[in-house]
Amino acid sequence: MSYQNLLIEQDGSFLTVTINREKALNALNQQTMLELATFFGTDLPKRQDVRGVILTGAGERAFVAGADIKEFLSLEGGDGTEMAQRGHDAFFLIERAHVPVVAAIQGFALGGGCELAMACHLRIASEKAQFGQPEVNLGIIPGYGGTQRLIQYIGKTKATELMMTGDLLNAQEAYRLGLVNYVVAPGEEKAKARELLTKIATKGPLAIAHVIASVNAYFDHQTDGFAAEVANFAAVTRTADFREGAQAFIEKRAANFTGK
Ligand code: CO8
Repeated sequence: MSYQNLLIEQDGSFLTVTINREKALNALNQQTMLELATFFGTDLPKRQDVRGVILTGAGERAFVAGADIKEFLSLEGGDGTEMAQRGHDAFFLIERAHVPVVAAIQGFALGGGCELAMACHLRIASEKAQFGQPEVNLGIIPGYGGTQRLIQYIGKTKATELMMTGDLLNAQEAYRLGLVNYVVAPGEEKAKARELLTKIATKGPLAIAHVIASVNAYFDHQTDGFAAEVANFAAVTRTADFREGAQAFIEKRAANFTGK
């Protein structure tokens, strides 16, 4: 598919996906949500050569400043069920990607933008980044998974306060609360994301995919996470990479993983 609002760039085995609506602070309109779902649901799964994705926003001011508020009043029937469900579906595709997705957050990550960052596996924030779920200012609540994922990352106490007050967190507060993995100097977010992905790319790709699946199982209320871990562990022991990893250790050399 050709994209109107996403820029996709390849650098070796990594893709950088940039939400490219800088004038609207990269707000997630419906077209952008459709493109994110297409990329993560259809295009990325076909790319077995790709070992990681950096997700970011265009410009210096915002990662994503939320869902596109200007579209709100024209939405079908005034009922947000479909809109929220489409957002959930798209963000689950990110969370369930077979390769790590790292959010590089240079500025505002608000509302749907904070929710998008939380759907990624790892988050790198610039010192200038700000996070929040200010939906109550608009008379709504987070609708792209924020009420659930914010609690998962920072706990019920602070998550409830933030969702009720609409207050924003700066990067250091977000780091202290466990919302982001690293805080870096402005402009360094993508480089740090690439550094992390480069380290992860030295590991077995199937092992990484099964770490993602096992971590997701913890938060899936239909799934016994421990049973999922056993099944995922069993799956990786049936791979050539498992034998190569053990053999390389014994031979005191770096493993040459093939993803098989
Ligand atoms: N949607 C649409 N346009 C936006 C958005 C947005 N979320 N945020 C900023 N913009 C636009 C502005 O309208 C402005 O455009 P224009 O120049 O045409 O007027 C441009 O971006 C620059 O923004 P500002 O002039 O406002 O820049 P400031 O530096 O003054 O302020 C802020 C920056 C603080 C980020 C401010 O723009 C702001 O408060 N934005 C809205 C933040 C927000 O409330 N986000 C949450 C939205 S709701 C949401 O995400 C719900 C998700 C789940 C939905 C589920 C549906 C059922």
